[in-house]
Amino acid sequence: MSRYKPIRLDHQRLDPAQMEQISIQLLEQLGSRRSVRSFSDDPVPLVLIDRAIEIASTAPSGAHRQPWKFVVVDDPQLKLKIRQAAEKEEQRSYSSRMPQEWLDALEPLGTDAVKPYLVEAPYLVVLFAETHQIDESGSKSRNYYVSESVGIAAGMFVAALHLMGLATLTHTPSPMGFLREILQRPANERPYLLFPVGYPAERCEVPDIARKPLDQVRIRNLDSREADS
Ligand code: IYR
Repeated sequence: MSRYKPIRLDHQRLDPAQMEQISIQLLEQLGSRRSVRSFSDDPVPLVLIDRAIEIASTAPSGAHRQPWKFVVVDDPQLKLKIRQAAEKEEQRSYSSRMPQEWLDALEPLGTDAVKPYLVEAPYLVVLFAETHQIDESGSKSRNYYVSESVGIAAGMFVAALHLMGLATLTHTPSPMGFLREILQRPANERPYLLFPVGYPAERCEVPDIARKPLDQVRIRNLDSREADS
């Protein structure tokens, strides 16, 4: 007996004018997102974090394994531990591990090894990728397209937070094995990204950088259809 048991897709078409409207609105809203490195310590309702995780968890994934875990941290002691461990790694990265070319690429972003946002933001959300799963019987089964799947979920998480009015940063301390130890996660979970989440600080500054225009990120390989827009 096949385990494939399809159900009917529930899908309502929108009218094209509405679709166009939504696309403009989404571009405007998501276009104002910025990576934030300076957070207010104002509290954020936990339900918003949970909901952003539920939204992220709607991401498509290889063989529908949903190979992600979002660990939500608000304990000041734990945040401090994470900050100290991240800064220790980042200090080594900035002072000797990163080649000059990389340091030059980061210069316009104004980043360095000091990460106060890891204690300032009301939440740290640590995203882990599950390399494999342990099923009910205790046997190991592998996951598929893990980094693609987790990357899509991460993107949806970032978008959801922004649309809710919150700010985050896709922080990448490297190496970040310390997160598994501090958060006592099992060996099948690999730290993937660290998100401080909160409101931007009152006088938050961000680098003055622009996004690539559409014609630098989109290559069209079309028939002549719609070739003029
Ligand atoms: N992991 C370092 C360096 C860094 C890397 C990238 I890619 C950035 O966009 C910014 C910084 C850090 O988080 O500082």
